[in-house]
Amino acid sequence: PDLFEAPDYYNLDDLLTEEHKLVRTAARDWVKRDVSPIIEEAAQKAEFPKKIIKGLAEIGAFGPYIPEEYGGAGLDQISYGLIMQEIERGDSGVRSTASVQSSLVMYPIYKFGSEAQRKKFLPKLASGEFIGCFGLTEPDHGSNPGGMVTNFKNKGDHYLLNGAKMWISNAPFADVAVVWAKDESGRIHGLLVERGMEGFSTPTTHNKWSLRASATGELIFDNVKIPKENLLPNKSGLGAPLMCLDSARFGIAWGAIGAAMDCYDTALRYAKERHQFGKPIGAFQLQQKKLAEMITEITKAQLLAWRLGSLRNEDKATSSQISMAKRNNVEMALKIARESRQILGGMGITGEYSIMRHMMNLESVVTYEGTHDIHLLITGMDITGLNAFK
Ligand code: TGC
Ligand code: FAD
Repeated sequence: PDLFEAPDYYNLDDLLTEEHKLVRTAARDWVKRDVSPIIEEAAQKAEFPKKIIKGLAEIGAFGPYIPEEYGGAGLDQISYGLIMQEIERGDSGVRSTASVQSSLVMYPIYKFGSEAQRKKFLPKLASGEFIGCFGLTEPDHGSNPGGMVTNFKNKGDHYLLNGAKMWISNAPFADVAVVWAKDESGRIHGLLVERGMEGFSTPTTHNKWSLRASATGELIFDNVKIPKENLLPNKSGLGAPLMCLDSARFGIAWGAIGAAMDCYDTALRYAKERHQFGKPIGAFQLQQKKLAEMITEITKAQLLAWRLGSLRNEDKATSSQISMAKRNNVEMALKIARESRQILGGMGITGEYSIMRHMMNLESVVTYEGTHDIHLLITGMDITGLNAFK
């Protein structure tokens, strides 16, 4: 059984509204009932458990902050964060599916799309009838997406798209891909590429040791004819995909807390029950130090995420503030996963417990959506005014 009890050392619940708590309870109960019992086997088999898509839609995980008229849940940013936290408490790969669908597919269609595009795609994405993916990264352009070579040419009544994207979450089964590509003048635009378009294929990436319950793949475009109405008309330039990343990175800053909470909660319970040398291992100072530092770091991360959510609700959060929270909270979770695994001794490496799976998952989370080092350089640039990338 899933015994998870969420830590709240600083009474952060006092900062939440009744709606926040209801949204969180719905997500938490769903994870306990429908994710925890099946996720270990899905990860072992390296399969995305498609049967959870309906539940993700029902808890509002697809477009939490997209207005209800387009099928979204119409919630605020803190609710969005809490949903991501609860889902990632179950598994980072499941949270990835929700992050991509919400912030990287629904958000750009809502924000940069035409009214016809919104009506065609958003309700189906919100209900889980359609799954989307986001193609920015290329084989030779990861941290530096501005160097992308995927491009499209204007052919009168349509565009012709060529190139390839790599490391794309949900790609193998996505119905629609938001693809970033350069026009003939080198300007970046978003295009909606639909499954079934001739010349478009999505091969699966195999042999991952991380995010095994999330499907990852490539997007290959070989002279794909794109109808003109599939170009996102309302924003172009690298700033457009970076705005989507701001939203996804915010969700990840919350999500990572969920993974950390699950590792801490598991390790704390184990340390109180497991006896060596005639007493619980939790009675030894070295194990208490690990656990005390974990709850301190989780509490700091919660405060960072909550404050960032409040700023985002007022539309005041800067990209650099989001980078700081993504970087801090994911590293915090990764360190807690590693320490928790040690507290469980040999049992920590088995699938009987969630910790090793979280630890391996977080190795992707620390790299995607901007690596740990890229986010540090964004902070560095913000405080010095000097750009380390150019
Ligand atoms: P730079 O010259 O600084 O900026 C280009 C233009 O963009 C504007 N801008 C932003 N706009 C909105 N939001 C932001 N966060 C923005 N950051 C910059 C900027 O003002 C400029 O506008 P303009 O009008 O002057 O053109 O760009 P750069 O080429 O030097 O790159 C900057 C850098 C390195 C920070 C950026 O490229 C970066 O963040 N790189 C990391 C790449 C990344 O995060 N990739 C993620 C791929 S998606 C993914 O991983 C999904 S995993 C999902 C899952 O499974 O959960
Ligand atoms: P590189 O950019 O080659 O970086 C390699 C190393 O060099 C890193 O440590 C990096 O920090 C460092 N480095 C790079 N530039 C600098 C610099 N200027 N200064 C100092 N150090 C630097 N992308 C999508 O578009 N959509 C998705 O859905 C998606 N899902 C993903 C799912 C998974 C499981 C993974 C692993 C990745 C996913 N990505 C996705 C791609 C992800 O965003 C990239 O892997 C990430 O941005 C890093 O790019 P890269 O792997 O090419 O590494």
